[in-house]
Amino acid sequence: MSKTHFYRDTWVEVNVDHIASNVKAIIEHLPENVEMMAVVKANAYGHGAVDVAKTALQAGAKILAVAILDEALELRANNIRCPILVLGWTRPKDVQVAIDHDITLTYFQQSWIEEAATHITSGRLSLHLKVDTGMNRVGTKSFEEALQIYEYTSNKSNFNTVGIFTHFATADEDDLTYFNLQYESFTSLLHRFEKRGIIFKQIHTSNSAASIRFPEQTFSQVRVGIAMYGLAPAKEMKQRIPFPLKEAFSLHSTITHVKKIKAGEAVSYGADYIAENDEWIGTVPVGYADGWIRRLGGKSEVLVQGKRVPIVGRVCMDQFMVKLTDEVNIGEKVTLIGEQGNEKITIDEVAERLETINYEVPLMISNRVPRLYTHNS
Ligand code: PMH
Repeated sequence: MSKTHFYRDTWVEVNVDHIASNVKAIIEHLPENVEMMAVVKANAYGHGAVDVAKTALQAGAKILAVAILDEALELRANNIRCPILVLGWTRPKDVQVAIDHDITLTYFQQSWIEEAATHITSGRLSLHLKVDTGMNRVGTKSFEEALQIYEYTSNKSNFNTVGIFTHFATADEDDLTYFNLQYESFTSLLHRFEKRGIIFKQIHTSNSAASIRFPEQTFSQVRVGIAMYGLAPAKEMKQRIPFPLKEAFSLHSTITHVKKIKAGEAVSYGADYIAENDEWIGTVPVGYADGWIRRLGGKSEVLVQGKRVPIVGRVCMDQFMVKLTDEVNIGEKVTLIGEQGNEKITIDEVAERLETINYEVPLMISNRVPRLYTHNS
């Protein structure tokens, strides 16, 4: 366990051995010369960017990807020295900060590159060109547009375009029509660049789903996020993953109060849970301020003494209540996500209860909950 000090008995455990094992399995699955870029944006999908980044690099990842410059700077502030790519749009006036910290930025607009040029006082800005092949999120829309802004950078010594990439919208889906269109559109764009003698050193398109399903349709790098955390990119993908993925994130707390209430008594705000019988009620010090949102009240369950127990009444800001099968001691462990004995509550189960995707679940557990980094025991 890490030595982080905190004064509450609610914590996230991130098993870094599981992350390392996932990274190694993914790298092994790819052709030998393909490098893995570990996507650690959004605090490594809620797992903790610095610890995950260090783990991924040790396990063989070569590059880190983040969404915004601030995330890249956090990694640099923690002595991470590998190449870092910012995938999103950065303010042109901040490009010198990127140069000073050796951070690679993404570009896809003529106006951006022109303005960025006016903000460089020293050094060279390392860049990847983002082309849009179907997401319609960010990226150039045509070969001509991509060529024009690429040439603008190649004519200026302050810019160094080292890479080109696109992003798939449907690589995790059963129907591959759209994926194939995007793939073909990207390869034909690359050929048009090649015909003009323009060869990019770093080329990447594949997220977790595409890397796992089509390892041979990758380029020099892949950008892997969700699979590194041990989660399938989509339900449809679960059967298609030919190696074990180990979920790294679990969430635990401890019972702070226990009492027996009488049939007819109510629990929590609104007094809308009414005990049918005399019942043991335990209080868990986790609430919606921790990201355990109110919609998780009512039907959902947590683990106590290796058994599933239901959450009863509304989830409060800092606490919720459970219906216990028996009296338990103050300090009894509660597992909200993870394993106890033979029972397991997976991130996918919580996502399903919330009618969302697994990506969102570790991310919604707020920073008030400390992250502890554990190893296989
Ligand atoms: N590359 C880019 C540009 C991304 O936006 C993402 C994930 C990844 C790679 C990694 O994808 P994976 O986690 O499926 O492997 N981005 C997002 C997003 O914007 N919303 O959900 C996932």
